[in-house]
Amino acid sequence: MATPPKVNQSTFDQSTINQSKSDRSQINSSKAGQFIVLEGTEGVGKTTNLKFIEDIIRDQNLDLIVTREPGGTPLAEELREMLLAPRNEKVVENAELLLMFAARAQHFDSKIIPALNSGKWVLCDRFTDATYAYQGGGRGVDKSKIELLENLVQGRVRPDHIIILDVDVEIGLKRAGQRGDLDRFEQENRSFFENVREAYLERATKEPHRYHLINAAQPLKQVQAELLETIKSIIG
Ligand code: Z5A
Repeated sequence: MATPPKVNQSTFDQSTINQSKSDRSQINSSKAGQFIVLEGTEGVGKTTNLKFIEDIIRDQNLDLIVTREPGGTPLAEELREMLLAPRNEKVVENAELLLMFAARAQHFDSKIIPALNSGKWVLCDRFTDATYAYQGGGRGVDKSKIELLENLVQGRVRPDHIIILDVDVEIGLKRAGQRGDLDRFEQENRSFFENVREAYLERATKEPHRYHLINAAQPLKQVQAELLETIKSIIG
């Protein structure tokens, strides 16, 4: 069974932010599951590989929920639709950021934390790293704003493991281009996605014990062989 979840306190100023009611310090550590997040830019193969990871974890008879952001609850899914819909009105940075964290607050308090507190594993398709990458890297939102909201919404809780599927932006956009209608984010240009990728890579190098960087430009079989090793090392 998994070790107790690690909590990253490096960016948390406890004196300035009220500690979240959802703090996982109340978790019965002997039962604790792990909070795993899958991330990456456009066309990296998240959807393809999420199911693969889910199957590995379920094969170990671990109690798991699979969820996604933005979304994961009825209200958060409604906010997702608002966020992704292409629109003529320009969505200002703060509105996008706050909507993203509004969806996260609902999802986090009503689904993620109860699951972790009951000892379940949580596999989440994107989480706050996506905000650092898309709103921070892509839109240029100041990191301190994101940190403030992260601390407000999540208290001291951070994912135990973040798996980043990484691929050259050009390859990713080519793969994603095979899909139909583009959402509001998918309509962004190449330099936006270059900045998103940079932000992911920067975060991955700062905390190598929590981040697992996978070269997703490889053929799917090789990507999944690396994912299998990664998940095995997480399960222990
Ligand atoms: N967003 C944000 O801005 N801030 C936040 O805080 C959060 C999110 C949480 C929705 O996310 C948007 O929300 C997202 C960021 C923003 N916008 N964008 N872009 P999403 O996760 O729901 O949407 P997505 O990024 O489009 O994810 P996706 O659907 O999982 O796409 P994907 O990674 O491209 O996955 P795929 O469909 O599995 O793969 C694409 C194609 O590549 C497909 O044809 C596969 O068969 C193929 N593929 C996959 N792997 C390979 C390999 N290894 N070789 C060759 N071909 C492959």
